[in-house]
Amino acid sequence: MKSRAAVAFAPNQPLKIVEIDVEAPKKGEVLIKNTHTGVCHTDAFTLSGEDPEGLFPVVLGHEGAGIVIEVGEGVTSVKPGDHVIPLYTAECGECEFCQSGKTNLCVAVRETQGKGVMPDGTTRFSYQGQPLYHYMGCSTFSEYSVVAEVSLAKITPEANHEHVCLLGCGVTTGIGAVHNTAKVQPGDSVAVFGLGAIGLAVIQGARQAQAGKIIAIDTNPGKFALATQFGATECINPKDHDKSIKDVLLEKNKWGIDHTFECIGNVDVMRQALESAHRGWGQSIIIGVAGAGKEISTRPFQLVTGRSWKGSAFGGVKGRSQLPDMVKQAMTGKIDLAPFVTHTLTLDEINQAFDLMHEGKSIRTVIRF
Ligand code: NAD
Ligand code: AHE
Ligand code: ZN
Repeated sequence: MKSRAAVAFAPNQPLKIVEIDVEAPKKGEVLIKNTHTGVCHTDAFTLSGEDPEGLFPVVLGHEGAGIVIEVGEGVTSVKPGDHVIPLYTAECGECEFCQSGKTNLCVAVRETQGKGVMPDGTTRFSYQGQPLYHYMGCSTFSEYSVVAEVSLAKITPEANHEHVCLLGCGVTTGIGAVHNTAKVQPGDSVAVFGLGAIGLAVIQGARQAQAGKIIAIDTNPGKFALATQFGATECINPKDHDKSIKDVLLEKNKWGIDHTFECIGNVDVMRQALESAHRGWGQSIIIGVAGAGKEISTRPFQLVTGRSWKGSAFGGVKGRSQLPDMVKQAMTGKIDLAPFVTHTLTLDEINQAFDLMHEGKSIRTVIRF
């Protein structure tokens, strides 16, 4: 079938809106019609050419919501008409990782996903006869997409897709990192580095967890109003200080902060976040994605004296088991999604979404098809 899509033909080039060909779903696959997609910083990261797994030409996008159109052979968990959120972290329920009870990092389709193809090693997308790669198992920047059955969370048809598409990545990642990765407890102190959708969702999760102090940090003070609305008790712009942000934090919090979250993808900030964590038990959660070749470092003494580093992917959330309930939480106001959607645009305008992100003017732009 034909599908309008925003295609990244090469790194660092604007996406081109073209009509692509989408093949029917094969065994274990599902054809979906995306109704909405958010634009996440990770899409910009891969477009920049910094992603070691980045492949071109590709249909980017991984924060969507849509409706099932057709199912391939053997698909039983969804049927045409079902409302779904595509998952870049699949959940097969059967692999060693799903069975472990310790992680959401299912491996059922991860290897082929990272190579931009479906589990059988081929692509369902092409443009003028040339194959296009899939992205993160989702490719939501296309009106129609083919995804693995294990990469779909079935959600209630009553949900507002313009909002719940953000549970496909940003908001779930931030809230999940607080509850599943850090396990923040009532009264704990929290510092959040970077106040995009991820950092703001961490703040929302920290408030749900009844954290005490919630310190919001960003070099763009335009993010502070929303951070405060979501529950930040203090906002700090590192540019307002002539010392490091670590020293600013430790000056007021002698032994450090219980939980720090890096939501930027900057390895220098990751070090500051780790070294701001509490002596003896503080932990720093890395959520931000850093470019090819970047490495983190600190003095081992920082770890010897009780701080620890952890990472979080999709907030540790198991998509098929847990997203349907998170959608319901959004519908009853327990998760507040509307303020994240600062802009809505059409697919033809998608490059503006990247501009708004880079200019620091948006939290999330949602594309409607
Ligand atoms: P964003 O661009 O919307 O927000 C980043 C924020 O960081 C901006 O507000 C920016 O002003 C701020 N910032 C930049 N440099 C700073 C600095 N030196 N000090 C303080 N603040 C600074 O991005 P986003 O969509 O919220 O994503 C954040 C990061 O999380 C990205 O690296 C993204 O790739 C990653 N991410 C990871 C996961 C995961 O599962 N681990 C999921 C989604 C996104
Ligand atoms: N491809 C990159 C890593 C990118 C990355 O870390 N992705 C996050 C999700 S970002 C969503 O916006 C993630 O969940 N990673 C775990 C996984 O299995 O992809 C690289 O460095 O190669
Ligand atoms: Zn994302």
